[in-house]
Amino acid sequence: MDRLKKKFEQKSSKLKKEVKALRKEHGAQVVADVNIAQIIGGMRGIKSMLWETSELDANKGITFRGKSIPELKKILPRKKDGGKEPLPEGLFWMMLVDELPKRADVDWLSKEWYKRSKLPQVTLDTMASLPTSTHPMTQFIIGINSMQSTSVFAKRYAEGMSKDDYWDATYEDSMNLIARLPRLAAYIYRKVYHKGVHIAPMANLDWAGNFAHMLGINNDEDFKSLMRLYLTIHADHEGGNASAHTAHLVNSTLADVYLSFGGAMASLAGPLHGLANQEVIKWIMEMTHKLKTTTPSDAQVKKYINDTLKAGKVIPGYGHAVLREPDPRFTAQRVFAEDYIKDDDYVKIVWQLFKVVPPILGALGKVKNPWPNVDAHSGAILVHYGLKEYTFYTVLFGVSRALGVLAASCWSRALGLPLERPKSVNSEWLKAQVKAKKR
Ligand code: HAX
Repeated sequence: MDRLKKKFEQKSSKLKKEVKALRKEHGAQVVADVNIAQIIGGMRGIKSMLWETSELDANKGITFRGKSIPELKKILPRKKDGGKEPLPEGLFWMMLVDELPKRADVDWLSKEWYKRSKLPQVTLDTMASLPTSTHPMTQFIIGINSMQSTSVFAKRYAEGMSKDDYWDATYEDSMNLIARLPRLAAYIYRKVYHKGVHIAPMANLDWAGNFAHMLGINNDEDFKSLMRLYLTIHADHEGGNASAHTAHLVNSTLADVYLSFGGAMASLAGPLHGLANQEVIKWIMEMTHKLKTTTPSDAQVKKYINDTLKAGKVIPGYGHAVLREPDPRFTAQRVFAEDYIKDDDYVKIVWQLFKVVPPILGALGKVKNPWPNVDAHSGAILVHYGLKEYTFYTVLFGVSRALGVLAASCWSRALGLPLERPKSVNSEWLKAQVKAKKR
């Protein structure tokens, strides 16, 4: 058994006993209420899921195992040769076993993922058969689903695996899938935008560094640093966000993680969720094109925002279902941009929008959070490094999101969480509740 799996077995078997006792001894204790607005309004804030890896606070933003992004930047191991950004391997380790890894642990994990990263032939054949015009997110989902025939969980389940071993098979599938995702994503990128000229991975690189290398972006060390940061901060946003929740639901049926993570990526591909990262830069580029300048005035930007709203559209990259302050993931990217590329025109537009958009959205009186979210910043930085093909951006997000949702899937199977099945009601039932209350 490998060192991470062994640690996970120790930790999860202990928590499994505690959670079982909680349910048995205190299962009837009421801990939350639900109102009609929440039922009609997309279940906002209803506490109804167990999720160990991260937590989202409306004002403070995301914490992973209790640590904020600035804290993680200080404590997570970095690349040996002095890169400034944390390695996503370290975050996965933390989410999985709730312990800060040592450098030797992340080095081991980089090597382990490299060893597991080869794409199955069926995936290469499937990907080769897709037209390049297919959206990269659709290709990504098809590629993930095509690997399902290699699922350790599905094979062992068919052979009669005991419930006690579900976590073990889920761990193996999760490690294999995470290892392969950068290769799948880079394959799609090079196929669609670089005439199918692919770049082989390098055994001595870390997971994110290798991804940057395989994308072939200027072979720039700073771009590798960006990918390390990017793939760390997009990894998890507690369990209720659409992609994580989809993975949790699908995996609760004991569909393996190739199926559940494919479902998660279908959720991420919607413009209110992960696709917002492509929408933001597309919207900014349309503005600069329309105004024929990459240095617009505040008045020009205000007019463009108001025209967007008047056309009945949302301002992409702004607002959030939970957050009520600027997203710390936006701030982390802002810090990166200030450090590396502060004179870039698109980066400056992102900062200008940060000043101009919130008062306009606030004045509408209905937007609960006028502040930027994670997707408001990423595009401008990627464009700077030459990754201009924005239809690919949500795939980058998806590669990172695997770390959180797959660590969480390991926990769900280890804790023996059951099939998810909330209760739905119809509008007649809601009206009856109102009538009964009046009486
Ligand atoms: N621009 C214009 N209107 C907005 C808005 C925005 N950025 N954000 C919210 N609103 C509107 C809503 O459309 C809603 O209008 P109606 O009542 O007319 O339907 C009203 O304000 C209330 O919405 P809310 O309660 O503040 O927000 P929700 O929780 O319903 O929705 C969204 C949260 C993220 C979907 C929303 O803010 C939005 O559409 N933002 C733009 C798209 C975006 O950036 N998505 C990425 C979110 C982060 C993420 O998941 N990344 O992957």
